[in-house]
Amino acid sequence: LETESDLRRGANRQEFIPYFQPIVRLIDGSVVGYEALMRWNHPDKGILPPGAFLHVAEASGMMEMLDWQVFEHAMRVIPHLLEPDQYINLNFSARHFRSPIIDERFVQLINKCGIQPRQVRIEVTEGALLENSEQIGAVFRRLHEIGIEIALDDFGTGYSSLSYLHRFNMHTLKIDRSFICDLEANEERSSTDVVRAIMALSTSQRMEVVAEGIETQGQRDALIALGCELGQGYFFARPQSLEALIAGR
Ligand code: G
Ligand code: G
Ligand code: MN
Ligand code: NA
Repeated sequence: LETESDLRRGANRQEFIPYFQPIVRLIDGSVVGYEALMRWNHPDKGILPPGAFLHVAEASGMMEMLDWQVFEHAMRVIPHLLEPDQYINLNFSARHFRSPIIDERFVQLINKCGIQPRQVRIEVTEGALLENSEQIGAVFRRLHEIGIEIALDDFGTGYSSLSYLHRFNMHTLKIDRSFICDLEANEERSSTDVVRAIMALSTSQRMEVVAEGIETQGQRDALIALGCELGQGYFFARPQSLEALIAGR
């Protein structure tokens, strides 16, 4: 298992990198943006997913440092990788919102990388919203003013009341993949009902919706029939390295 000192050494050597999974229009597969997903490019063990080290990073207080290492890397490639209207989603752990200067840090990085604020979006899970809603509301407002939009990740699995969506000015709902995986099976109707409810909610609140974890054509078709326009998943593309992404274009 990875230890704290392994993580520190890896961080010093800039071994924490983003992989990129396309977010696409379901109808034609055209890419609207990418989700940046952290990987550890370990010198002996190869590419490690977050499950192998996130708990150690959280427990040792290194999460924020690792996140910024990945964010900076992802933001630096935006001018080379993205069209002006494409964006990159960054995954945020709750503890970032304890930092009062998070918006300034983004502005600095955005200016340094020469990108537009709307080319960066932030994904948070519902758990992050429960922690300190006053402080988080203020941070979200400032980010929104800068032009950075917020997406609610793993939507449907947490505990947030619907009032959060309004209060926090969410731009996007990401439907958790647990609702997508049994969509095409006709005998399982509850997931279809959940997705239909999320679509109705998003329409009334004017929020964008992204379906996660789409693995089959049938799931894609079912989502299109329910009015969902955007998604990501292995059916379209796996998370891939920057090099693989460039090579595949
Ligand atoms: O890519 P993968 O499926 O292995 O990601 C597993 C989990 O790790 C996901 O829940 C995702 O939200 C989280 N994760 C991935 N990249 C990052 C990151 O850069 N920062 C944080 N805080 N979490 C991440
Ligand atoms: O929690 P979050 O939604 O950020 O996590 C995204 C995770 O989902 C990443 O670990 C990514 O590798 C994984 N993922 C992306 N597409 C698919 C998919 O089609 N199927 C499955 N099972 N996992 C996926
Ligand atoms: Mn995510
Ligand atoms: Na998610």
